[in-house]
Order: sequence, then structure tokens, then C-alpha cells
Amino acid sequence: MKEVKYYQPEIETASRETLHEIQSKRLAEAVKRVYENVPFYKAKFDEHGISPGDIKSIDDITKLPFTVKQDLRDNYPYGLFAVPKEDLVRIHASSGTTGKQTVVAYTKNDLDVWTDGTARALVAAGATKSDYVHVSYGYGLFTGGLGLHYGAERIGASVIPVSSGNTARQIQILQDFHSDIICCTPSYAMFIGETMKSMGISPDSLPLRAGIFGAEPWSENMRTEIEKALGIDAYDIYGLSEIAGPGVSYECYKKDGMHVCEDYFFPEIVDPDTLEPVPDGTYGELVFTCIGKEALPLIRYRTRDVAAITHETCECGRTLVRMTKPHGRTDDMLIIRGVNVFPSQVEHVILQFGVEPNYQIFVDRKDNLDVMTVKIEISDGMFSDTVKDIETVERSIKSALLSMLNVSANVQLVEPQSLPRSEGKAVRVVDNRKI
Ligand code: DLL
Repeated sequence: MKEVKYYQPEIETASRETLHEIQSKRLAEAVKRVYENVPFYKAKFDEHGISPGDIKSIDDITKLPFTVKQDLRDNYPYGLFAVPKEDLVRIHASSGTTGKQTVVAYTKNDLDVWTDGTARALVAAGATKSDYVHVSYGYGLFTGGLGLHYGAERIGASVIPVSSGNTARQIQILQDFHSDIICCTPSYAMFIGETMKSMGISPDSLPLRAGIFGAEPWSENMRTEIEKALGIDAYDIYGLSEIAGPGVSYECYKKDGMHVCEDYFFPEIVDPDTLEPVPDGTYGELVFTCIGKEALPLIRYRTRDVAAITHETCECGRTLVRMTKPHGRTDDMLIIRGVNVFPSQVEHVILQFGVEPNYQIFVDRKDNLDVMTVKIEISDGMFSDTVKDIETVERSIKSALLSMLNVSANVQLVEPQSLPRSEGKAVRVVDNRKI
């Protein structure tokens, strides 16, 4: 029998009754907190005829209305915060749908809650305090870097805060600093593996033992490839900034679903059309309620991620609900090298250049990295311009996309009327990745 380590066994292996009790108490508190402190929720609950006193147990959660990304946008940047400014200690952000970011905030206690999640994930992946944890997720407004960083420090490991980019340097650090665990997006892990191969570095020459990969979809095939390329055990980690960041759920050695930190983030799966709950094992939209957070305790937040959950106890001994890998989204958000991109953001940028709103976004995976190409029809007026003029416009659009979306894209201006027209909804995205 494998020896299993937990970061917080009292929660991770708690009985379902204990979890129910914790969740019931925390949901009642969260509902009271948002009703009293967030005008948006007061108005919404009043509209639905719900008062905090109606919520006595976690089973009452279905009485509550949903929250969507648009609500965060309508209250941009700070309108949904439930605590005064002096209680905040951190701000992060992720892509919005129009160029405006979704802004999230944390109190000191919220950082502890979030860090519990990443610490649980690290321990489940076998990390110990004697390990060097190499973090190649981006540091900054994105939650990946600092999320895993705090978790690694919390368990007493030594963090190597490399952040993303400069692959040759990453490899040098992996070699020289003897990193034991690596945290980055799965596509970047694959890219590091390929680069090592092209440099003639064998994975066996590194002490690296495990990797914690998330922020974008990846398949079981990709897991096998990464494990081979880096000579490690690869674990999945899921999360979203609106709820906390990475560590909302995480894999254990069974690699059979991600354990949700449901003492803080209560999961539901609903039918995206009827919004009614669906039974365990059925795919639907994943919805989370933040029951242990202070600054931004979102209620029934529709993630748009499609997944299924199961309450079956895992062989690892954890009783926490498991969710499948997300199988897609119920909106049009793309994830390009870990960065969330909405087609509407691309449109917003390109229209500033006086081109027609006829464009298509192509996404491919080359050498295990996502490549985005935006084809845009030039206007009739521009048709007579020289090749040089056209290249200048392409370069300007490319740099505007990079600065607005934080992702580099190839830009190709094409002849007027050359992109396919659709009779219904325009087909804006052609995603050729086989993930
Ligand atoms: O991606 C947080 C994160 C950082 C998770 C590092 C894991 C590791 P956002 O930028 O807000 O937060 O993007 C959240 O990314 O709704 C999913 O669609 C997608 N996503 C996150 N983790 C996974 C995963 C971070 N393991 C959005 N598998 C989510 C598939 C994932 N998709």
C-alpha cells in the first residue's frame, strides 16, 4: 500500500458529515456577509425574495441566484468587494471579455485560504520541505506564479521563483539548482522537454521528480508525453482567479480526477441551459460558491467550464469531491499558452486600425505550443497600398494584440471578401488543436 501524505488530513479525509457541517456554517456566513456588504448581492437577493436567514444549510444553496462574469464587469473594478480597502492585501486580475480585466482581491485570511489549496496540491504531488520547487508560471496579475509560490513556501519547500520565458535559462536552472518539482502550464512543460531533447540533455540527468500543471486544458496523451520528456510524474491542478487561483482542485497519485477544496469552494454541476443541478457523473457547467473567503465571496459563480463531479471516496483516502478535467467551455473563451483570450477582445483591438470587422482567429499547436493567427480582411481603400504598407499595419496590429492581450499572435491581412461568410453566426474561431 502506497504511503499517502496529506497537507491537512483533518479536512482532506474528513467524513462527509463533518464537511457538510463546515459547509453549512460557512455558506450561512458568506450569504450574510455579501448581503450586508455588497449592494449588488443585496439587490439580487431582495429581487429573488431571499434573506440571509433562509440559508441554514449547504442544501439551501440552490435557492440562491447565480453570479456571472458580466456581473464582475458591470461592477468593475472593485464593486463586488465585501470588505473595506484597508482589509485588502492583494489584487490580481485575469482577462475580461472586452479588454477590461476581471479584478479580484484578497484579505490576509483569503491568501491563507488560497495557500491551503496550493499547499494541499503540492503535498498530494509528493512535495516535501526538502524539495526545491521551480515555479515557471507567470508572476504578476496572473495567479499562477504567486499561487504556487505561497503554497511551496507554506510547506517549507524552497521556492525558485523563475517565472515564465527564456527556456534555455529555465533548463540551466533545472540543472544547476537541482529542482525537484516544476510548476508551469502543460504546454510549456512539453516545450521545455522538447528543448532539452534538442540540446541533448537527458531527463535522467535531472533530479526533477514531479510537475504540477494547469491553467489550460491538457489530455491524458499529453500527460504521458510530458512524463516521458521530463522523466517525472505529472499532476493536474485547476483553478480560476475569480474563485482564488490555482489550487481550487488538485490531483493525487491516483490521477483520477481533481480533489476540490470544498471546505472553501463549494462545487455544483448544473445543466447550462436549465441551470438545474445534474447528478454525479453527468457533465455540465461547473459552479463554485466561495464559502471561506472575505474580500470576494462569489455566490454560485458560473465558471463556464464543463466538467463532472463524483463523491466517491478516492483510494488515496481523501473524501473531498473529485472533478474531471474540464472538457470545454460554455462560452467562446480560448486559452492560448495559458492566457485567456476572448474573440471580442481581438475584435476590439483590430477595429482600432480602420480595418473591416471581417476576421478569423486560427489556433494551432506547433511543437506543443499554441500558435494564434489572426486573418483580417483589408478594406478596399487599403487594397492599393504597397506590400510594405501592409506589413507595417500587420506589425502594428500584432504589437497592439500583444500589449492588450499579453499573447503574441501572427497577423495576416488578406484580400477583401476572401474570408468565408456564414449564413448564421460568423465563425470567428477555427481551433485546430487536438487536445
Ligand atoms: O488559470 C489559475 C491557474 C493557474 C490554474 C495555474 C492552474 C494553474 P485564470 O487565468 O482565471 O486562472 O483562468 C481560469 O483557466 O476557468 C479554466 O477554463 C482554465 N483552467 C485552469 N486550470 C485548468 C486545468 C488560472 N487544470 C480558467 N485544466 C478556468 C483545464 C484549466 N483548464
